[in-house]
Amino acid sequence: MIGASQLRLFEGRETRFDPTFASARRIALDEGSWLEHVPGWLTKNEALLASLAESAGWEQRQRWMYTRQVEEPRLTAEYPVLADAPDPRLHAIGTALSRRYGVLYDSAWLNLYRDHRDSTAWHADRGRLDRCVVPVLSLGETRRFAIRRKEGGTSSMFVADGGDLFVMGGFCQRDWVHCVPKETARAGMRISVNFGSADQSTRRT
Ligand SMILES: O=C(O)CCC(=O)C(=O)O
Repeated sequence: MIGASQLRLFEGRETRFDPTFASARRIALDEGSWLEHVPGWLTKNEALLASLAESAGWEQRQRWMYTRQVEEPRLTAEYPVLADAPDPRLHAIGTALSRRYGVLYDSAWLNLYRDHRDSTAWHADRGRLDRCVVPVLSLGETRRFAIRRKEGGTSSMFVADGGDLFVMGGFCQRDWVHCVPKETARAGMRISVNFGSADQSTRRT
């Protein structure tokens, strides 16, 4: 449940989420995995984008490419404890997502795509249970979000607008991979917020 104090934090600010998830559309990817798209779930998402761009602890991370380390083409800010994330709207959003999906979201991983040249390659999220529910909230510029079976084959391409929510469920992280491709057309800043749960982590102690 969203606590009274969290609701108060949300009042008077322009950013609002739809507590009824009325626009949700669930797509069965196969018998065990699904993707839910909730277009326009968060209104006035630009205010949250601006706040996070300014206040999150952005880092430039490296990744291995064959034999050498390269810079990831995006910035990252990680909050192992959601309550430590810099904008209280994220805490209320986490609570609303927990209520809808029946998972206690208590951490967040933020990605900042500076422009159309930033991207993330095909991958599945690491450190999650085979079966899990992973909400990803998009803020700012419209980008494509693609998903395909791990072994290859046809990909399904979706448009992630600012304020949209994509939720990967079932065995999405075991059997499927997803990516945000680079764009040729100019695009400005986008932030995605990926909500995590200790209850869905393989790294629990
Ligand atoms: O930015 C997105 O929409 C996807 C983020 C993502 O795939 C990830 O952080 O693992």
